[in-house]
Amino acid sequence: MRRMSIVVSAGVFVLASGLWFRSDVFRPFLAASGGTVSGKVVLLGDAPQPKKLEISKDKEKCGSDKTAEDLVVSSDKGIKNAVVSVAGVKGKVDKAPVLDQKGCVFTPHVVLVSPGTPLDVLNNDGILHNFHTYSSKNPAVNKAQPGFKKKMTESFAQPEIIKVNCDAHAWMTGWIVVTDNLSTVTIDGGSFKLSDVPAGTHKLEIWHETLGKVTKDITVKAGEETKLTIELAKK
Ligand SMILES: [Cu+2]
Repeated sequence: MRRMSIVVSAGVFVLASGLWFRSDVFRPFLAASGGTVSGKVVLLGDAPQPKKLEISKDKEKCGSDKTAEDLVVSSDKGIKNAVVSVAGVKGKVDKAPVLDQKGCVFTPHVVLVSPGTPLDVLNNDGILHNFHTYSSKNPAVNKAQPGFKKKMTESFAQPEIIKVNCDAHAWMTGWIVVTDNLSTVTIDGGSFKLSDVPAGTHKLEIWHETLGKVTKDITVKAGEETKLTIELAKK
């Protein structure tokens, strides 16, 4: 009887260790051992005056009072539309990213897309727009999107930061950030939050279209929140 219980115990142990090493069973334990990285991206130095865009045509659809989004800084210097990524850590992605053309502005101004994931490019204005990308690793896209064409779908295979313009409205600029790294974009006021970051040390990469790129070494502990203030300076 005693021998039998030893055999049974050993069997349970073998089964348990077998489960432990099976990657599909093990993964939830890994996810639970991650931490959160949050904080704020701020401008070092004086905030610039917001720039008005020059709306030269289609004012009835586009409006006439628009502010440039190339550097949006809040009263406490938080920078909107900065991309914060954990280098080398694959991240959750928006499965259905959308880039809308609404009021002759690309919305959102910066959109995150995983490599190969379809990006829906919408035209909610009912007038002619033109989707023109400037890239080096992915083929350039230069397509008219007439008012009746409410949706086009594009995808980008290679990780890259791609500028997009509308040739019909010179002020229309947006950015498509193709990445499979765990990433997010700062909101109004410059704050960000990344969840499920694996415990350990990482390089945090911060990119902004006019302020450039900086990296910062971070340490993440399981179940804890690492809070950071990241300063970007004008060049
Ligand atoms: Cu346009």
